[in-house]
Amino acid sequence: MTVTTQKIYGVCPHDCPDSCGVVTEVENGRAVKFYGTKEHPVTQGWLCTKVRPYLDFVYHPDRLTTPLRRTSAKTDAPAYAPITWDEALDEISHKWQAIIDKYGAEAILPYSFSGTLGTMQNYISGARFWNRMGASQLERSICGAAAAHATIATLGDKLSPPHKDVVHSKVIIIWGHNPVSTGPHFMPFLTAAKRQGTQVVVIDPRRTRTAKQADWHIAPKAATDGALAMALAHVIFKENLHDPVWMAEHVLGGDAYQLHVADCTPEWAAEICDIPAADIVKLARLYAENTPSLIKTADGVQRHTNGGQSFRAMLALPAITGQYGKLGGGFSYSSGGFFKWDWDLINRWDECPKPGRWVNMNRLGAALTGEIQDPPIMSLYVFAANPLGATANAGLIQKGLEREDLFTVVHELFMTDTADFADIVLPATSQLEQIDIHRAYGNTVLSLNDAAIPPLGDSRSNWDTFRALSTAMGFTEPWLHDDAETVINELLANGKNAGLAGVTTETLRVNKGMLILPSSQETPWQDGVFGTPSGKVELYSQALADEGAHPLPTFTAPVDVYKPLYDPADGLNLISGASHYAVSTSFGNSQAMLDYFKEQIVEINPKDAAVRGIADHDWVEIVNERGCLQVRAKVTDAVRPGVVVSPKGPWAKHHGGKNINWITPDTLGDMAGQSTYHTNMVWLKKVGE
Ligand SMILES: Nc1nc2c(c(=O)[nH]1)N[C@H]1C(S)=C(S)[C@@H](COP(=O)(O)OP(=O)(O)OC[C@H]3O[C@@H](n4cnc5c(=O)[nH]c(N)nc54)[C@H](O)[C@@H]3O)O[C@H]1N2
Ligand SMILES: Nc1nc2c(c(=O)[nH]1)N[C@H]1C(S)=C(S)[C@@H](COP(=O)(O)OP(=O)(O)OC[C@H]3O[C@@H](n4cnc5c(=O)[nH]c(N)nc54)[C@H](O)[C@@H]3O)O[C@H]1N2
Ligand SMILES: [Mo]
Repeated sequence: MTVTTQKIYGVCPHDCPDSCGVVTEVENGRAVKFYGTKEHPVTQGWLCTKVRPYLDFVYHPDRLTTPLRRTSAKTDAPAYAPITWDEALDEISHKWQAIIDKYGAEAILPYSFSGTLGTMQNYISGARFWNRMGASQLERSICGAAAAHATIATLGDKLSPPHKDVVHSKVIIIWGHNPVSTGPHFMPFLTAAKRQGTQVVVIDPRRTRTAKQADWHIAPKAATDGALAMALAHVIFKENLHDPVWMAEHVLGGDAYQLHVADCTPEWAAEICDIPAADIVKLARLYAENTPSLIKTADGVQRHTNGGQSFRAMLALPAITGQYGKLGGGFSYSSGGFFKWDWDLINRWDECPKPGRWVNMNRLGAALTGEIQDPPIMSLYVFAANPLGATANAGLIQKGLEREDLFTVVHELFMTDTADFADIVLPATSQLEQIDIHRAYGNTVLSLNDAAIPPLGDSRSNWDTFRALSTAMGFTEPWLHDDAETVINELLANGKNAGLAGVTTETLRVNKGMLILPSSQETPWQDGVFGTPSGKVELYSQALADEGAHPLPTFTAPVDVYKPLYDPADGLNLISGASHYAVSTSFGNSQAMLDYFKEQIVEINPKDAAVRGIADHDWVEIVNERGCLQVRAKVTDAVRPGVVVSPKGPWAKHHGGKNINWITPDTLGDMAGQSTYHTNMVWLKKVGE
């Protein structure tokens, strides 16, 4: 028999700025090869270490293939019996109807985040269904809410220059960001720039894989970036390195900010950041004298209680030096604002009940255990997320999930830490089994993902599951039942960008799924016009003042608001950022993760280890008011004194039932209800002492 091989074009769905173009080769309905699309202008045909073995993920022996009903108590070891979809849908709809009758639809809380970044499967599918129901709305602020809020207040939109522009940058400051691990397709562009003489500075309390490749690594104390950025502005103004002509035309509040940083001397910041004042002066000169210069950042800075304002202080630097809109200059955070749609129309707000009350996802544990009342949360529906593994203060979330009166449904590919507490588990398709449309947050390519293979077992996509749930709930509106491709085409037809005119799934297929824009449309702010109320970069923001925030970028010390368990003088600041081998907890069950994290680890500076009698490879207990966790110590000067690092990613159930999120705080940050994972005071003790 001759075997025909089909090539299906798609997109990596995982939470990463790159959204790689991918190709699946299919023979007899089975995916046999998986690799990058070489024509993708940014991701260029190579895949990261996590996604290269993607077929192992898709055909993982632990994939869920049938709905399951719980047969054990919530506090006992999880036990399940397989059921049919009809049985599952019947049970869910009856339970929900009873809850709605007694408490109202707001007693049902959907929880989803970034298992897939697909606009259809992640976002529209849930939005339409939950809006129609009138369920509680989830405040989706676990990841980049504060930085997005700060960026929109300051610049009016979330736009970033394309990676290829960095060959024009003389200096690049990579600030609180570790792209080698978290957005690797930036790195070849950076390497090309370095070959041409671009100088690279990394600001991070840890010597990351990215910092190791830099010309200069500056390691301030965590959550002091606001002070550092204000002191850099102070030096730039004092030494006349700013651009008064550009500022006069394009900046609101430039003079006020100059006054505001008048006392923010290098010596002032040096003390806060615990770095030499001379380094601050040197960095200010390097940045402002060698233009075009770029600040490239991601999420490390904002995940602190002062993160929004710190981010504003960083955004101010390209404004006072006139770098926005210059080729090779400016600020790179996210390109997520590039494609715009009419969301109200697409999500049918007009045809739905008044939106339900908002519940902040970072307060999930508190919400499930009494913080949210009138009505209390009686049902939780989780999809494309693993809150017990990835959300802060997981011990409290577990307490909530153990409630026998909480009806929990989890739609998943795998039995995650969260799925272990479900009443009903529904099997989900992988990206190879579903259609979707993706706009990247690190480039401007819009890509279609076509389904390459049929769903494994009885698994269903998020959209098909919400369609079935709509039927079960008696929601008859056609926009809840259309097929996914129809909805994607409806989305494309309601695009607000000129480049989207006439684009359909069919036109995308002609170009291997991709819409690649002409370069001239890619570099933002070239016209010097910003989307803020004043049309300028708003260093003074009335919108922020109206929310009660300081209208100018302002440094405040970070605070872990929990009452300290021990003497704060002995406390260490725990940072739990990205692991190289997982994406949040996705791939936590991959072979690479299981091999690398046979044990969870914490990196500690030799000085901090010595005073605590901790030697390399000792078992240590990390403890604070929220929980405690035993991990292996890795004594290394890669982390600065006062800071310890233990990554997100390992699954709790592989490590005796806890991961680092049993320690992290559910305190909200200074803007947009942001998570504050890294404003986390902990104490370390050698186990047995
Ligand atoms: N391999 C991998 N890739 C990922 C992810 C993953 O889990 N693994 N996660 C994805 C997701 S969800 C996101 S949001 C992005 C995140 O992308 P990044 O922001 O690049 O990743 P993080 O590791 O969260 O944080 C970056 C760095 O911030 C530093 N940092 C922490 N606190 C501070 C501070 O106060 N000041 C400064 N200057 N630095 C600080 C940390 O040490 C860390 O090295 O990555 C995405 N890509
Ligand atoms: N300590 C600490 N914790 C963190 C962070 C940190 O820096 N430190 N970072 C936070 C950040 S930035 C983020 S964005 C969050 C992410 O947190 P989450 O959004 O909870 O992401 P994951 O942990 O990757 O879990 C995603 C789950 O979705 C499932 N999934 C994948 N595709 C689909 C699909 O198509 N349908 C359905 N139904 N399920 C699917 C996957 O199997 C996986 O179990 O984590 C946060 N957690
Ligand atoms: Mo994230």
